[in-house]
Parts: sequence; C-alpha cells; structure tokens
Amino acid sequence: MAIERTFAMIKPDAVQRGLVGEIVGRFEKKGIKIVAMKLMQVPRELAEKHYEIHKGKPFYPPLIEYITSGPVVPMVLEGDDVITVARRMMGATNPKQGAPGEMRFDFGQQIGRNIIHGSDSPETAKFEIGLWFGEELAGYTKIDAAWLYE
Ligand code: DAT
Ligand code: MG
Repeated sequence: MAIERTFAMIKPDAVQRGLVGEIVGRFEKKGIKIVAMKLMQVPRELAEKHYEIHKGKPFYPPLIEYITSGPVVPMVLEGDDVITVARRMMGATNPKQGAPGEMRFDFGQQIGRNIIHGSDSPETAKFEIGLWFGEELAGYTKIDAAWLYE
C-alpha cells in the first residue's frame, strides 16, 4: 500500500456547467480522501507557473485564457496510489480518445475544454500541491480508512 497525495483541479467549464458535486462525488465514492479544497479565480501568474512546462506550445495561450476564464476548484486528494488512480478516473487528455467511465469522456467533448486537471507524477504532485496550497497541509483521520485499507 502506498498512501499518497495528488493535486486535482476542476476547470472553469466544469464549474460553470455545475459539475463540481458530480466530480467530487466520484472521488468520494471511490474512497479517496479530500485533504484540501477551495474555489478561486486563478491569477494569470499562477496559471503560468502551473502550466510552465507547456510554455511555447501552440495550445499554451488558449490554455492560459481557459484556466483564467472563471473560477476553478483546486483540491488535494489522498489515497492508495492516488496519483495514478485519479488520473485514470479523469481519463485521456483528449475526451475524444477516452472511454466511457472516464470523467473527461463522460462530461467533456473537446481537448481544450477537458473538465479537470490532475498531477501526472509524484514530483508534479509535490510541486502543484505546494503551488496551490503551500507546503503545510494538515491531514485528518477519516472513519472509512479501516474499511478501505487492509
Ligand atoms: P493532461 O491535462 O492530461 O496532463 P497535458 O499536461 O499534456 O495533459 O496538457 C495540459 C492541458 O493542455 C490539457 O489538459 C489540455 C491542453 N492540451 C494539451 N495538449 C493539447 C493539444 N494538442 N491541443 C490543445 N490543447 C491541449
Ligand atoms: Mg499534465
């Protein structure tokens, strides 16, 4: 068992379309613990830091426009192998290449409006959690742990 933390962010299209509860509900039903969550407008500087690795790519300017176009819901999730598991729940980057059951497929249609972000590695998770929430994030015990983990 490898309990780890990852960073996820519900993007502006999903907030506007009223999908916050549906998305958070999927994580909750899976047994993934929400360690931190907020709703906020993204300052351009933060968006640029978050998507730094994509700077220079053709989709970078519209990506920054998209992510700063309305409030987002950033969160920190905790669970067994959650970096990989949460990414699988989100699905393929392009909803058209995904499969039913994946959030991006189920709720989205285009790569430029793909609903949700998730960290793709332990290094990225650490960087993104720090960027959006700061280094010190208190944990808490949740009563379902005894039934989720053997
Ligand atoms: P992911 O969000 O699955 O980690 P990524 O890190 O490669 O994907 O890209 C970040 C975001 O940029 C992605 O969610 C949507 C957008 N994007 C990526 N590739 C794109 C492309 N070829 N055309 C348009 N948007 C793209
Ligand atoms: Mg990525």
